[in-house]
Amino acid sequence: MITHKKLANGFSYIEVKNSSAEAKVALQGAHIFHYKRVNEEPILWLSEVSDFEYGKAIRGGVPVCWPWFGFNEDKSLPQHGFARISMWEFVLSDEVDEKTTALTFRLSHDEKTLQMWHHKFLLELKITISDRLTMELKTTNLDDKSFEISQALHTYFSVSDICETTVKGLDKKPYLDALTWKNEVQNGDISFNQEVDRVYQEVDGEIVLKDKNRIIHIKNQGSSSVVVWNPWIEKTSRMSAMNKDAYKWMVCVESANAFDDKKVLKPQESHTLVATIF
Ligand code: TA6
Repeated sequence: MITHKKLANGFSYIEVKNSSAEAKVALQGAHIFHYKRVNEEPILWLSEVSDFEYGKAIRGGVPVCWPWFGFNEDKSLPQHGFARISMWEFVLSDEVDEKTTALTFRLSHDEKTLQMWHHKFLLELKITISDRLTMELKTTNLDDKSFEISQALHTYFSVSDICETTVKGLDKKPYLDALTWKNEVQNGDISFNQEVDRVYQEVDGEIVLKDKNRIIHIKNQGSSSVVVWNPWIEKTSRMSAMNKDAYKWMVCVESANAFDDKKVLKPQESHTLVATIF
């Protein structure tokens, strides 16, 4: 079942329910902010104090960071790009079978985006909801000159206790530590007892998020970089729309094309970043 819903302030989203799972996707940012398999706890974390207002990114779920990841050299432009605070068009829904529902959203250039980023583009996100969650983010260059993008499906995962959570699959991978801006190499699994903000490169396998109560797999295609982030105590106290203890129940493992893994698209060329969570 697919339902178009609106909050009291007019904020609209699409709700999906099928025999495998349920999900909610906001039209702003094509931002999935709820994904829960039947008889399980939600897989995506959502801040209890998130904004659901146009122009403000939802804190949680999967923000689409595009056409740049992180800060733009023009500091007047929004961190992580403008896609997640833009209104996307809901173009297609497909109830593939009783267990699987696919939704497609689209964003293209307009005078507002052209003021921030001087390129003509088409951005499409296909979200497939079943006992796994697949997100396919396709960029097409509609311009007459090449352009560069960096991007991430900035997935917030819900965990039962960050102190009992580990991220596997990045052993020996090089990473940029965004807290020190130093290049390091991962030694073993990632555990959490302080702020972690790292951009891993040369990632070519599955990532495993091991929580006290469950194991989540993340498989990426069209991407060789992964961002791992937990703000820990002090940074959480400075983040918008996060309760002060929120760090205990979330971790971001982001499927990306970030830093060295950025992409340059020629006119009419496309690139698709795929993340599958299961
Ligand atoms: O992906 C990690 C990160 O870049 C952190 O440095 C932190 O800024 C986080 O994204 C959240 O960014 P936001 O703009 O959503 O507050």
